[in-house]
Amino acid sequence: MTIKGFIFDLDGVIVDTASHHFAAWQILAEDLGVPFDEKDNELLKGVSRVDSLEFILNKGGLVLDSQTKLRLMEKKNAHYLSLAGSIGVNDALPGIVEFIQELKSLGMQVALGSSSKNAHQILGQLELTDAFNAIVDGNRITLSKPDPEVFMLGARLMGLTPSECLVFEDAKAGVEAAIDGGFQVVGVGNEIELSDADAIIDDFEEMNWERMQNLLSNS
Ligand code: B16
Ligand code: MG
Repeated sequence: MTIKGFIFDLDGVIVDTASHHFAAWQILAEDLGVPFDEKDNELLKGVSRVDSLEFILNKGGLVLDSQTKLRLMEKKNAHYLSLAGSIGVNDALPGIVEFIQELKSLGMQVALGSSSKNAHQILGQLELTDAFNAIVDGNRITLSKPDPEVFMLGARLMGLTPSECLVFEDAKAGVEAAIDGGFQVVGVGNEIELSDADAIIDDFEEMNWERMQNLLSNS
C-alpha cells in the first residue's frame, strides 16, 4: 500500500521534552516516598498523565482519593510547564522540520499523534502548529497509548486508512499502539525498547523520504 500520510509523536520525536516529564514525575514521586528512576520513566513515555500517576501510586502501594490525584496531577503539570517554558523555535530536534517540509512538498499529509494535553502549547512554542494537516493530542482521546485511538483518529482526520499512514514513535507504548492499529511504524531511538517497529532510526538528521523508503524496504 502506498504511504500518503505521516503521523508524528511529539515528545521524543519532534522535541525532547522527556527529561522535563521525568524531572517533574521524579519530584512528585519523591514527595510521595516512591522510588522512581529512568527505567520507570522509560515505561511512561507516551503514557497519559493519569495513567503515569497510577503507575507511581501502584509502585508505592499507595491508594489516594480522586481529589488528591487531581491535585497531584496539577502540581506535576505546573512543574512540567515551568521546565518546558524555555522551549523555543530552535528546539525542534535536528532534521525534523526539514523532513516534514519535504513530505509536504511531495503532496503528503502530516498529522500529530500525541498523548500530551500540552501538545498545542509546545507546538506553538516551536511555531509548528501550521505545519500539520491534523493535530490529535491528549485532549481528543479517551484511551492513551498503547491503545491505537490517537493514531486511528489522526488517520481518519487525514481521510486515510491506517495502512496508508506511517507512524513515528519514540516510546514502546507508541510502537505497540501503531502496530495494534494496523500502521507501519518507525521507532526513533532505542533499538532494544523499540525492536517491534518496522524500522528504527537514531534521529531525523540527514533524513529524507527516499532514505526512509529504503530503510523500510530493507527491514
Ligand atoms: P501531558 P507523546 C506523552 O507525549 C509523553 O511521552 C508522556 O511522558 C506524557 O506523560 C504524556 O504525553 C502526557 O503528557 O501530561 O503533557 O498531558 O510522547 O505521546 O507526545
Ligand atoms: Mg513520545
